[in-house]
Amino acid sequence: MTRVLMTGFAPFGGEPVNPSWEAVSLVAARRDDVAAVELPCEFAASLPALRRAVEAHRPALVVCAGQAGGRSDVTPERVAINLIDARIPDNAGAQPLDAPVVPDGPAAYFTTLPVKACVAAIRAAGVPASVSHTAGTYVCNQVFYGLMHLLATEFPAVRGGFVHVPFSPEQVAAAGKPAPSLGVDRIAAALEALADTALRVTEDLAVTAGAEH
Ligand code: PCA
Repeated sequence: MTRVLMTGFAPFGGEPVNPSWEAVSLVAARRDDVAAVELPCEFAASLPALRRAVEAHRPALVVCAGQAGGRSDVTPERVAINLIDARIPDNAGAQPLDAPVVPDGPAAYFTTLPVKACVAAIRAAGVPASVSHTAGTYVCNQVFYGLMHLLATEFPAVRGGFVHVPFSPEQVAAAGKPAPSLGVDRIAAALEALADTALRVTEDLAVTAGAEH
């Protein structure tokens, strides 16, 4: 039985792979309670694909993952904003500028994952992690905002959120330029720890995860 829907993204920006999808598919291969769906890195197609996946699987928890090249750890996201400002075109060639994800939607949604408890659990599994306060203004933030809007308006009992993951070592090696990386097996371990924590913990830890910038 599916309890958790996990999504990862198709490769984008000239990369041959996307570690978010590689890790999500690894978790689903290991666990009966996790279904994995790959989302297109396309503004027009990503949210319809997410809606289809939620309607098909009817999970208790949705965890969407995406690649954040340059980040050095696994970062559960706290805030989704109602803004698209694409620095690079998506995989369909679209590059929206200063558009809302949902016209007339609220300015932002908070995750309903206990992100501080998730970070503690990921660290306890031996994987570096920290809370992030921005998911950017590209397709990942669009999916995060669209997910939170969908759950708030149509599936209020379902919890959900977004997590960004670093490049894999194979990507960095192939690119030939220095950048932080994390193995896909470690990213998968982090996603499992995050999902298990989110299923179990309803009230987040009262510890700081704040940042000055
Ligand atoms: N990362 C991009 C989009 C797809 C992905 O994996 C982002 O952070 O917006």
